[in-house]
Amino acid sequence: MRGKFIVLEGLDRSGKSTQVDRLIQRLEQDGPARLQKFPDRTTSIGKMIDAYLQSKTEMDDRAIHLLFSANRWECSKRIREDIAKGITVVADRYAFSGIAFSAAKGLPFDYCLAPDEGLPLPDVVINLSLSPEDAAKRGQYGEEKYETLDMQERTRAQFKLVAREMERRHPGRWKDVDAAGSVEEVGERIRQVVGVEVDTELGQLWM
Ligand code: T5A
Ligand code: NA
Repeated sequence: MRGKFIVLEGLDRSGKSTQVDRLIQRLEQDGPARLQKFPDRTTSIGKMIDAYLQSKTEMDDRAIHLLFSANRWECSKRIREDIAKGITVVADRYAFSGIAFSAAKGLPFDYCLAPDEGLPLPDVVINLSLSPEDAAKRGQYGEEKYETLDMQERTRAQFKLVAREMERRHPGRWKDVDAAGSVEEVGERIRQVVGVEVDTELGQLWM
């Protein structure tokens, strides 16, 4: 039986990494599971993205958008292979962040969608939703490029359009989960929606 492809999404500080770690620990009780972080900053493309996010280099909005997508493409072969071997892959961000953040900067929505077409389709996307007020309680924004209230507000609006697009093209896979409350409470909400049955082959995004 193939592994599952699970994606966690959400704004900065919504608790994705915290919950991805917990989820993998729980999944490992039933079988092999691994983390796939996006951006994967360890590859040569990932290093360019990292420099951009840390404002060490400047880049055209379209160029950085395509690099984020290229970073997913370069990791996609291993994702497919692992899933075929029965390993569940849990991604910390994916194409949905790619669209929401770039569209929030003003790039056309359909343009933002296009380069990820054909990537592995997640069996389930858990979108951690948190109000800006609750996010603010989790400490000040960091130093990275998009960590401003204005950018996060605009990205939040774009995530709603991404959810609608996902529901239209791949119904039933997008799950909004309230990310307010304790780590344990959020973990329990995720546990309730993550139990997907995979009786079909891994699909292709937006196709
Ligand atoms: N990006 C990304 C694009 O523009 N295009 C793309 O295609 C992709 C993939 C970097 C940036 O890149 C952009 C989006 C981002 O701006 P990143 O490396 O994932 O993306 O960002 P990180 O900085 O690593 O992660 P985040 O800031 O988004 O944080 P998380 O993972 O959502 O949150 P987490 O778990 O680290 O928690 C944040 C803090 O809150 C606490 C934690 O202990 C931590 O201190 N916390 C809680 N506190 C109270 N209650 C809870 N329930 C809590 N859960 C966690
Ligand atoms: Na994170």
